[in-house]
Amino acid sequence: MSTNPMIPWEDRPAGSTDVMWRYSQNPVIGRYQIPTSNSIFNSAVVPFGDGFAGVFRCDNKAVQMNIFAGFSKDGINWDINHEPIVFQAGNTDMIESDYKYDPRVTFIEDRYWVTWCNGYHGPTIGIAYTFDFKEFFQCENAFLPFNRNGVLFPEKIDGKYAMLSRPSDNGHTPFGDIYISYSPDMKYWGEHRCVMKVTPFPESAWQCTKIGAGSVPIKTKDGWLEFYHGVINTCNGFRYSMGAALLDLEDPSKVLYRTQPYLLAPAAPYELVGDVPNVVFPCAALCDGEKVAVYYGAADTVVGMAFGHLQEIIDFIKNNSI
Ligand code: BMA
Repeated sequence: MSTNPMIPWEDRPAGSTDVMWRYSQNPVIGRYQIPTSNSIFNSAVVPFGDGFAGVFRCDNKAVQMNIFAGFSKDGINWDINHEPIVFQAGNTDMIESDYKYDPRVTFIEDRYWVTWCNGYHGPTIGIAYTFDFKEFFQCENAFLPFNRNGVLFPEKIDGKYAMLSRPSDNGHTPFGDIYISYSPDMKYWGEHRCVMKVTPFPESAWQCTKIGAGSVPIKTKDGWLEFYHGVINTCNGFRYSMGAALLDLEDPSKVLYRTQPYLLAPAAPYELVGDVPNVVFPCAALCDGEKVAVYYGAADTVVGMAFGHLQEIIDFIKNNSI
């Protein structure tokens, strides 16, 4: 468990009135940061030891998707392993995995849980745990294919593990709402409930095509703070932006508030230009109780960070809710 390192931070730039702002040194992880990579993006980090650890999506130069462990003292400068994570059997026999992408990492009770989009006859949600980011134990897939964006809550709710996810299809899914599911044991998942749907056009057009959970929810007195992505289908294809919602603490299938405007949308050069232009895709957030640092994939190519003050973000969500 972490000894609470200082989270990475940079003050709001002078003159900015944005509730969240980009790190001036973005991107923090470049596309060729390990020798085999074509791109490193949509990756997750957590406090670990006296620093941070993470699981990174590194697509290789054959454009095969896989996930890699990495470590950092400051949350900004990362040493990412050159070899992908090799899994051992966890709560089941080893199950096949054609590819792995878009990891999330959650500390629950005594270990770190990794969820990702696992290729099993199409994408579904893979689950594994680790204590040290060296040995990883793969568990049952949470769902039938097709599903993406599986994000665990950092504590049990009513005695059960809880996970957000986004049922999908096997392609570049043109729809998608966020659901919650529960499990007594991280093996069998049920009690599936709808949490949030896309917005009716044109009420909040940036999230009118599909939405998906992003960061591990942050527990606040005002509810679970969840950063998510929303997508609009433009004449140039999908455009991915970031919004946030507050979910009820006892029953997180209830949305208390949800941003009508986005918090961050593709605008910086590294978000507009890359292998997939116009993508801001949050997968992790650090919070020390006052400050928030979000990690997001930019243009499916690099990793960027954005910052904000927790209370300002909460107030913004409440005051700009649908
Ligand atoms: C989704 C996933 C993400 C990706 C996004 C934009 O379907 O593949 O990994 O960031 O599309 O291309």
